Amino acid sequence: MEAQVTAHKLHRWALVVCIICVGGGSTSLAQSPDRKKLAAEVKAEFLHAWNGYKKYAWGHDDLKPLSKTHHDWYPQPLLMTPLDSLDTMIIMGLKDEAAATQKYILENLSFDKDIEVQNFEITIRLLGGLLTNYQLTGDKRFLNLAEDLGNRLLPVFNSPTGMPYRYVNLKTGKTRNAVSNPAETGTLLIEFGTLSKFTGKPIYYDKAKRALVETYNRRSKIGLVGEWINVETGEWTNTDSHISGAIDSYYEYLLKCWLLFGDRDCKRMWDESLVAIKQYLEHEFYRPRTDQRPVPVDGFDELWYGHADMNTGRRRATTYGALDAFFPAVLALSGDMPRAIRLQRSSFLMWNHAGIEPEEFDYREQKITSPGYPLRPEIVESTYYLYQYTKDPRYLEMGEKLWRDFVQHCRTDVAYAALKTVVTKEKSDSMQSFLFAETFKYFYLLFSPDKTLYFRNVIFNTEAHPIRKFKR
Ligand code: DMJ
Repeated sequence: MEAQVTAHKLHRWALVVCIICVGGGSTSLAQSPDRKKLAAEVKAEFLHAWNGYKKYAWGHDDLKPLSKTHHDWYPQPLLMTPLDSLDTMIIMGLKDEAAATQKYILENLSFDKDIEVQNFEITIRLLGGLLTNYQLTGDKRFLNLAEDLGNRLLPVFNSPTGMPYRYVNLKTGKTRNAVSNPAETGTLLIEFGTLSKFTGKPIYYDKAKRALVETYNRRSKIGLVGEWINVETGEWTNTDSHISGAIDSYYEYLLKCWLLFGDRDCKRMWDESLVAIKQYLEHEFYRPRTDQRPVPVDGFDELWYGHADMNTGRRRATTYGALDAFFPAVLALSGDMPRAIRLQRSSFLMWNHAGIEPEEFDYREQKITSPGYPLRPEIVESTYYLYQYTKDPRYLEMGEKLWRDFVQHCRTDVAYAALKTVVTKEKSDSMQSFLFAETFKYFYLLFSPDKTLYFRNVIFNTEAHPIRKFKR
């Protein structure tokens, strides 16, 4: 009798694990995805989009894939797409393309321009790209460009609090926009810190670290940060707290800077932040059964992270989105696999709601609240991390499903296009450079053999530019 009860319990547990592991999709292990074929497909599709960029937008920041014209972020281009793409080419073994792109960047990229740029975007895409390419190729000219760019960005930190202004003129150093957010004040240390390590000049590390610490120091009594903060007064101008856009990568960098540099302050700040995130943002969600799925043992079946007021902890919204889908990767990196696995399952439910993920989704109402899909990588990134940590082939199945939907809905005759709405799948005339830096890279790494890039030796910046961990 006792044996029967134990067997019953075990069976029930196995079922729960099975559902929690991936959810939404099939749990069959009969036919594992053909990784080699999938990796080759990703590489071919990368080239398809890259060729479109080359044909219609060469020398500019981005391709507009529907009108087949180009888009520059500022009055003069900064080669966003080539620089964001180069390390992916190198990782994919696209030697000729990589050599030609490297040559073009090194001969044409200059930051001596009278233009105002957004510090955060330039740091994660360009400074991050330059540093990774220096590490991958050993070409000192990448480091020279990185140092020049780092010096031109430094004036952003000259605020009364040390938190950066959002914009800076690359020639004059004039700054503007004092109201910023934790993602922009706190997602700089991987790049600026690495620049310090490579040049031996501590100023970059120190400035970016101070900005991160000053942001953390302004957390509320219950340990949460808000969405918008004035870097001159240090006052919050919006107290909505969440893990989504405008805050997301602040948390990511607390953990990653501990792992990349061995910085213990970052570890302490991450550990303490996580307590508040779990207490106030985490949402164990029980959905009444309308089908035959078994009720999970703990009574909850979905794990989400919603919005709360940073001072009171009161829940403000039950929305989660494409940007939030980075968090399973961060949880996995921190060692919290049970939560990472469950949250990834929720991201996948969100993706499957319309066959591709929306920018924002109300998980309580099961309703899309912001329908665009700008080719974001976060859910793919988390699938890759979870596969690396578990080696569970069901993450390859999940990755294959994401890949097939992505190609089906976003491919155009010349490249890839964002979706105006995931409901009708109507496309929009935009293809941001993170498609090359992140989305294709994470798909490729998910399906490639481990030796393509040793996951445990590197830390990816938030734009997926990998940096080798520094010796402690
Ligand atoms: C990228 O530029 C970075 O991943 C950033 O942290 C968030 N937004 C995009 C991708 O979605």
